Amino acid sequence: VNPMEKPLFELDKDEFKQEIVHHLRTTLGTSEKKASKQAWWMATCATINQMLFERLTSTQQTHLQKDTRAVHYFSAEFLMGRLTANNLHNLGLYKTCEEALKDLNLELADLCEQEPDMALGNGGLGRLAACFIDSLATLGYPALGYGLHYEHGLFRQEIRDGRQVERPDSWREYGNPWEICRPESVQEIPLYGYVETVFGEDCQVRKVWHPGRIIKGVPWDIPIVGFGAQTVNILRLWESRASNFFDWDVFNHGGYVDSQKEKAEAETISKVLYPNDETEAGKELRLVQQYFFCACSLKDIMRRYKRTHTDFKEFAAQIAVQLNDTHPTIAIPELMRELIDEEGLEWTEAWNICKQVFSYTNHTLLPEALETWPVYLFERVLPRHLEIIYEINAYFLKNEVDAKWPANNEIKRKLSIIDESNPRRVRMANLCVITSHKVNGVAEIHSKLVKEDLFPEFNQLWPDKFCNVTNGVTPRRWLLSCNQELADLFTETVGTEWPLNLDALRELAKYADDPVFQKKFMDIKLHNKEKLVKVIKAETGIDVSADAIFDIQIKRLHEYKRQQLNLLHILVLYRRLLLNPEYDIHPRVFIFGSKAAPGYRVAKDIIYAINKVGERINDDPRIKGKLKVVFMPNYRVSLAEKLIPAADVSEQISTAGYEASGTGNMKLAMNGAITIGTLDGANIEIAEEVGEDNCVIFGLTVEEVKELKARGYSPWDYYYANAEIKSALDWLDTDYFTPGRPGELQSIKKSLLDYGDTYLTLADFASYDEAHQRINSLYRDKARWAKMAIINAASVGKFNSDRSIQDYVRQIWHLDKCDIS
Ligand code: 26M
Repeated sequence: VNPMEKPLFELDKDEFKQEIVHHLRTTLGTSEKKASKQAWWMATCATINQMLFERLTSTQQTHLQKDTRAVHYFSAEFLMGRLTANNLHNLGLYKTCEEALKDLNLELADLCEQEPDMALGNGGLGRLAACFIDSLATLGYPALGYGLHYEHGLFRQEIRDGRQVERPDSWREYGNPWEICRPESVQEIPLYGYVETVFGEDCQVRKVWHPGRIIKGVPWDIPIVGFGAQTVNILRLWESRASNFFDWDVFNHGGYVDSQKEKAEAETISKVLYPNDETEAGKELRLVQQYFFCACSLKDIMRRYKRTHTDFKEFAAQIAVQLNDTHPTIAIPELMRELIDEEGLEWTEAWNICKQVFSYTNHTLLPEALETWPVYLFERVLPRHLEIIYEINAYFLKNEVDAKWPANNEIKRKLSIIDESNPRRVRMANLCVITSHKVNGVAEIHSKLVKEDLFPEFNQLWPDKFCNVTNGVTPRRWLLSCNQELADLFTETVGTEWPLNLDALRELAKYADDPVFQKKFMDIKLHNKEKLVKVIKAETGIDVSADAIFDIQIKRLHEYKRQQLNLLHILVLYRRLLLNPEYDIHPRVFIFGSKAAPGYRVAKDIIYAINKVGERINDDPRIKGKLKVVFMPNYRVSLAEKLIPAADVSEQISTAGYEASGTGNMKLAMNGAITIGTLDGANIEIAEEVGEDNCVIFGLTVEEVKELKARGYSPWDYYYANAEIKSALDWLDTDYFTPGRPGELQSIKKSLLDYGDTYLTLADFASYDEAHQRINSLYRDKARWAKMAIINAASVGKFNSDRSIQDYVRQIWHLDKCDIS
């Protein structure tokens, strides 16, 4: 059912209006005269929830009745952003709601701004999970998302004198209308303690874990409504609390203060999201977080399964668990423990179930991101799980590795779940690969590298285990909802089908040369840019012109993503303009949005450098406004929704081989931005789809990167050979950008020279510069540019997350769609 064609609910704007006012009075306890915007927004959400809950109930009843197989998406992160506009679009109620509010003298878009982002994720991995649960519901698959109910999501970023300052994020401070607490499904989770070996009468050995602590898990459900509102699935997030049982004990012995300490410690588990992205922290609390949400989720799965089954014979047929990276790996030994210790299954029976249930998605090849845990820590926190891991490992090394490579200790050392260095460590990725029936990468090239470079021996053992599922993004949020004018133009041109079948946008290519269509398309782009100009002014005080090229790099800050390459190029352009005021370029605004992990020094220095270089350039009258540099603070989903529709150029410039896929690249192309990118991750597939003429590719390929590294790369060669690189880097030693404080930007230069330029920034510079010159000349041909932009939007059907989900279903999950009455 397509809500763009016919209404799903018999609710006209007058009734909608009545309901909002009703909720304003009876749910929010205020009146039309006194109500704040926040109250109006909450009343609107309460109205939306009436429809949402109706569909939620029928979906959950149908899934139970039909006893459907379901996928359980285990992820430490779900980066949901805001839900109001998205829910309205998916329910087909956006226009109705907008008109109802207009009657009340309110602007829906304005009320939507009241909603805090649900920033329960770092970046790509968390946002992917959010797109996937949207697609699962849209396609009508039974699915649950399982994760953590962080009290504080990713930190809010403030910029003070050019530097990142982290402030706490409090998304629930004034309540959140989308979450429902489910006390009836609370779980109790054991931690710490010791394992007792019990010899039974039948001479059977049993293991009994005597935990040192029990934590309560409270589930909060967020309804996930698919486009068309047939299916409403659930995102279930676990909050940690002190278990009542424990509190009372201490309390009654006069330990009131101690009991408060226990309470605080228990609540710490779901208190805050770790802000690392691509770097393993190795902290005990992180392991406890992972175990906590996996154990809660598996108990929840068991409870639901037992509603319709008396033994575990059907378990693997009913339950698929997808591990979003290695973060939820502990679910594997936890399910083994539940099945063996609690349910009395035999080892091999339990192992066979686990092998069928779990599958694992790898999101990175970076060695510093691969999770390992010290054995001593495991022993203390999860003693029984360590025993189970040892047993899995022994079984694997004996029956699989030794059978294939007899008496080969080197291979055993490499494939073992235990890294025998000092201290010994548990390798979570190895446990994932050994257990899972499928292991997937997130773009073709990445999946190839997972097989060939990361896990070559595992691939020899089980060639059929490895597969690819190229990432995707939901066009409902990333086109329909965030770029409504463009969405309307598309609907006018190709019909209403495209939000469900993005390939329908191929039709647009027919109009790529049509001047009338080009004008409509580019007028919308201009309008989006004008809206962004205001946001930039409000957030940073910087004046920019919508006539300039908006060149956007938005993603977490990491050296491999190479924001420093973009900055180096800006420095070179600036210098050219100073040396030659007639230097002929179309005015350009370079826009950055990016958070750095709080402990990542170089990343924070790069943010500082961008801001300081920006200040100098933006204030320099000599360059006549031809160059502007904007760093937008606090990059997040809701800001992405404003930046992406206004982008002319999409910067996707990672060192080839390092960006697993990227998903921002897809969102930007979908909104008609031209990619300047390396042949990395999904850029390769985007270039294939839009054609090499409609994007600007530069830089070393994966093979060339490998060759150069093997030959021995020296950034100094490029520094001395390229006078512009040398001048730009030497500039950073002066106080030109930090008056009176020379050398403040030196760490950038150091990382690019003294520390070896790990990510080959200087090697790719000349090619990047040349690519930007191509962008410049292409933009000057207005018709040519419009055609490219249209073809981009027309060609990204493949990057719909619905296609990704279909790939998962066919290759990995084997689910059936379920009609909801
Ligand atoms: C690990 C340990 C402790 C704390 C945090 C982490 C951690 C959290 C998030 C590590 C990595 C995290 O995310 C990695 C990530 O976002 N990877 C990106 O995944 C996207 C979706 O597949 C890809 O498109 C990106 O290329 C990839 O970088």
